[in-house]
Amino acid sequence: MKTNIQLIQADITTIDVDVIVNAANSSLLGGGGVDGAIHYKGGKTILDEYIAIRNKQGGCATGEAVITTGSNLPAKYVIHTVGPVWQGGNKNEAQLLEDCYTNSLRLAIENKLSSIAFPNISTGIYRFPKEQAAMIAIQTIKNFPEGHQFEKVLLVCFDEENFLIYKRILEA
Ligand code: AR6
Repeated sequence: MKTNIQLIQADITTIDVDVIVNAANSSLLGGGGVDGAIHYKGGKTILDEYIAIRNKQGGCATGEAVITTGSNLPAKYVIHTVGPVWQGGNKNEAQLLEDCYTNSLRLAIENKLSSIAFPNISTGIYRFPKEQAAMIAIQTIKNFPEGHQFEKVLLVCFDEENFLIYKRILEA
């Protein structure tokens, strides 16, 4: 069975799925962009769980992922993954971005979550080229071996530029 991948243009904090993914930073202290929106709408419980994770394991390395409650969000959980900062392409950025998607999907399966929504990790403040990031996201999700266990994988684009790139790649 193929993974059911769906594309929408939306604010990920409004999406009602088992888990939404956050494009976080390694300090796990919150930030701007989608991270800021998730913490603002999710409420303080997410930050409290961040602090517990920081106390246990430090922060979260680039390419890795951790999970918290969704608290006040429609989503039950949030997986926070740290995308690579684009530094020209020779600093393992592509592999690290792939790791973000793989590790988030793994963590969702470990927690028995079957619907997941991803933002376009690293394509905002971290400046990863959008076209390449979209190719990596789609390929990694399609190639994820246990992908058929997901009822739905939602690709959530906030900006129209990303939405049109994803649409073109998915339709090709
Ligand atoms: N819903 C869905 N997507 C969104 C939303 C939203 N509400 N808001 C922005 N995006 P960014 P990064 C899109 O900058 O590049 C934070 O400060 C946005 O259009 O949020 O991984 C963290 O703490 C873009 O396509 O994340 C880190 O320090 C995508 O989300 C740093 O930014 C990612 O943009 C991470 O940078």
